[in-house]
Amino acid sequence: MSQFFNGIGKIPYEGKESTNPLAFKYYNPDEIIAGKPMREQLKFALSWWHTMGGDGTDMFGVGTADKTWGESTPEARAKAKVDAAFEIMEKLSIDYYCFHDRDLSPEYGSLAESNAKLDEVVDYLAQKQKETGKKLLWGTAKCFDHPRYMHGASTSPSADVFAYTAAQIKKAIEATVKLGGNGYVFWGGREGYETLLNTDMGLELDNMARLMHMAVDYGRSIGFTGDFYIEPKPKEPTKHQYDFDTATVLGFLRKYGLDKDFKMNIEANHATLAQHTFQHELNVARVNGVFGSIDANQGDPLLGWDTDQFPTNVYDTTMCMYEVIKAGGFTNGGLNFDAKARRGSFTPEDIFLSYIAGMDAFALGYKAALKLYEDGRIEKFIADRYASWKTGIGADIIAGKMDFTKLEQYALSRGEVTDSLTSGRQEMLESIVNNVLFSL
Ligand code: XLS
Ligand code: NI
Ligand code: NI
Repeated sequence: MSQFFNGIGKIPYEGKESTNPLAFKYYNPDEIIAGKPMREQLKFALSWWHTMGGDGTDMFGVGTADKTWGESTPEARAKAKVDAAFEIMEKLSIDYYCFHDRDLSPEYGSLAESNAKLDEVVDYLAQKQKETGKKLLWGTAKCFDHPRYMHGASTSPSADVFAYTAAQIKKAIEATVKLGGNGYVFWGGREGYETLLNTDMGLELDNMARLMHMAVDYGRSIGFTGDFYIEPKPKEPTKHQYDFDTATVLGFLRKYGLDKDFKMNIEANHATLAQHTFQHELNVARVNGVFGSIDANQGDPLLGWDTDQFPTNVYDTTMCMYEVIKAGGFTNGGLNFDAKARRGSFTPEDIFLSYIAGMDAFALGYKAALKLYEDGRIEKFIADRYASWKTGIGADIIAGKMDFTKLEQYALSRGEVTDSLTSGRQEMLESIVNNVLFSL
């Protein structure tokens, strides 16, 4: 096999005392944690677009990193990307990957030709998966970068664009099924609007749902048994994205009867763009039974866009994994690094250093979250705080035995309620988190 990273060997786990930059300090793939190897608990995935294609190009400048993989034709480059990606995954002990169709293979002259070339890459991926045991976490279609999608894909005012979108997604679902993926993601890249002066929002939302129903019907008909995901994001590229946040998407899924087939793919940076915390989005998904998968990255609090940084904030990874633990762990989902090294971190070695940083942040966060959960102080505090719902009037309300008249009688007879209010103890709880985190 050709080697793209000759100077870099398999990244070892050396433990927290290690100062070797090319070693894991916390991620020990085969260590058993909560009954399973860490690699199976965390289910890390490489994102094809950032890692194999992202060269640092931004609004103000050209790329800084070479992501040509030594090839000048699109066909040869697509194949070289596969070899390089599998080398990265092997060396970093990453078991999964995620793709957009066009990251695997670009568009050629016609849809038929693009499909045929994509098939070749998918066949090659299938072969590599067989040889290495690596797996596909989820697939998706890039229905946002070509000019035809300038006004949206399934929400375009053009019915022809809707048809093209359907054709592209049909093929991407076929590729996902062929590669054994248990997830298919809809991130509504340009499904939103810039101005209501030219937009029929009602029709656009109905059409988005129509396309998703067709996707579900087709996916199930060809044997896709995994989860469809929607990845909420409030803005960027459009001013107002329809999949604003988890709560908005839930309303959409329920209105259109899609909630049985769809779960959420929660991205950290999208949560902050929606002015939520990462944990908030995960919690909303969990308590509504639609927690699915995670795009692991972090934004910059001083920048209002999707910076997609590799996650290093251990408070965030801890509270994220706390939600994952409370959700019962991953089933079809996992932790996809929808993250890119900074434009100034342009060397091949930076790919490894940034994944190591992100994976260690999640491994440490997972250990902290488990300890916090097992410690039990937070859970007990919450349970005690709602104790009034276990007996007496609270239990009667939950049992459906109460109505307004009875509650009024109760309130009149009971008098003022100040004696049953207790402190929220936020500061104490925050210090418990610190206590657990820093005694690991
Ligand atoms: C962009 C999204 C995108 C999705 C996949 O902001 O995060 O990368 O994860 O289409
Ligand atoms: Ni994402
Ligand atoms: Ni994003």
